[in-house]
Amino acid sequence: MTNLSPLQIERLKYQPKLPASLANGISSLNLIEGSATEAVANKEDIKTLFKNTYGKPMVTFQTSTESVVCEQKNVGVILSGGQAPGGHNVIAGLYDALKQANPENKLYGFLGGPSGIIEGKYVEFNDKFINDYRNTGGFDIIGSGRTKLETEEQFQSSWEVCKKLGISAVVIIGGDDSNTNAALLAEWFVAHNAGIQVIGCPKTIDGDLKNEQIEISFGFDTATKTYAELIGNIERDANSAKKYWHFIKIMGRSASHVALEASLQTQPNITLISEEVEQKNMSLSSIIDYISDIVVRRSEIGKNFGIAVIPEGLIEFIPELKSMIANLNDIMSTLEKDSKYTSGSDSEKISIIENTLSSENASVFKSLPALIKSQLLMDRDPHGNVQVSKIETEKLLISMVEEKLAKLKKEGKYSGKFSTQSHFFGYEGRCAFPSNFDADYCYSLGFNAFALINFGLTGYLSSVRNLTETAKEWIAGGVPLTMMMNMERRHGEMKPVIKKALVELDGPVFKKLELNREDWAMNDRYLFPGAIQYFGPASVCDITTITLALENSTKLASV
Ligand code: FBP
Repeated sequence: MTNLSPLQIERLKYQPKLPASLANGISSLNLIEGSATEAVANKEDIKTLFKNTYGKPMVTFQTSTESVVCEQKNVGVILSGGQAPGGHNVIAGLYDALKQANPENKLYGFLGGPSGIIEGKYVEFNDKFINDYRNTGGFDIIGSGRTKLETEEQFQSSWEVCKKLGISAVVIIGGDDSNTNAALLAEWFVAHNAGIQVIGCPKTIDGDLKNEQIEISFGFDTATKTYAELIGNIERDANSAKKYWHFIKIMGRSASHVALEASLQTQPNITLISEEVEQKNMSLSSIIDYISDIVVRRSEIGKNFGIAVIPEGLIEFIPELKSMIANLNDIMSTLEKDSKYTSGSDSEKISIIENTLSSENASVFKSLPALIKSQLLMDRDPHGNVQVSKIETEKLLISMVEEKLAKLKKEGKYSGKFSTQSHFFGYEGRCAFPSNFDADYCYSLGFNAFALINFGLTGYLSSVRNLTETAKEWIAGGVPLTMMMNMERRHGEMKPVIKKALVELDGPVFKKLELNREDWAMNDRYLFPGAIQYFGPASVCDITTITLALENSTKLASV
């Protein structure tokens, strides 16, 4: 690689840390099995669908004095879904472990996400190739994609491609949907005696692929720190100019973990949490009342400025919109096959939809501005999800708050100024240089994925736990994918999927926001975290997220 920035040059030299059990070498491991596991919900359905891979035990690795021999193996790796900082290090860790186990082993990277394995598009890694990408952000090493692996033909062609390359294990690096693909593929390979193992790795900046066994997905740490830097900078600008209200939408497809963490790091005046909106059954107009009330009260003390943080997925959690979107998704899965609809103009599509939705949902849809209506009709992603990153919720809220304030002004209840700026922070954080935490965590996840392969496991998610301790004390192992699954409605049908972790309103992370909310609304307690630090004291460089620190300390306290 030529044309490197000074930071690129320095980061290429960084040596990621491994848990002590893995640092002793890939051949010196002992596999400790726990007891049989069960799916998180809909146990019987999941058991029926995953006859061969259901119920496996959780496993952990310990250092062994005996050496494990590694037969020659070829492994394939796929990056799946949205980018998350650290993906390159997962591949580097996997590559190092695989070569350490047997220098004859080969690692193939499938290009462009899951479609790479179906279409047989791949590269073979070597030292030089891998070395250029160590500790870098992005997924450009092999690219990513959102193709859903689910049909018989796709499985069959993946098998053909693996046979051609002599691949006996595939690692899928992805979020909840991609690891659902991993579980389906693992099951299919066992059912067909293909002799190909499948291991997943927990990726997503959204931080919603977590549970009792998975403390956090990789990328959350770096992405939230990046957004916190940006929000802190805007807070300082707002506090300097004192003339704008900034409405900042923060990425995170469904759960509000990213917005919550970024807010705890920066303490803005308003933070909406989708899960709270849903649980408290807050309508769109009550959200507008909540925001307007803070705008009015701040204006009364001479503050016509402020910062509001809005989670990307909010729109799907507002009860009346949630019901309308569910109805819309079902309708669209049918209309997608109807050429009268697909070839129609935006306004024709809107009119077809308005006439097909139930009357209650149609009136909610009709009440939205035209811009939001067309954004709601954009194509679903391959998993049937609304692409919330394309819906400008921040602008919707601004325009509705403006209307409300105009009304209050008329009634003599508001005399301030409401001048706004809208922002969306998402893509800015997904390919940042991984923080030291993500660089170490990802490298460990990749290294550990090969350890799981070496012990012949399939249908497992690579797991590294105890993450608030130093890397040496991290615990490496594996969690059966079926253990995290339940049934959910997708594209109008019930499907097995990995359960997303939403923000828990009785958990310590949300409680911290709740406790401080009123103080942060009126008094400007802005915090300025600044840019991620890669060199310097561990108290700054290796610091973890507030979410992980609070969740782990609560877990410890309850033991
Ligand atoms: P993954 O769950 O695949 O990691 O993707 C998460 C995400 O970054 C969301 O936060 C966001 O809504 C979405 O991807 C955006 O998708 P796209 O990259 O296709 O625009």
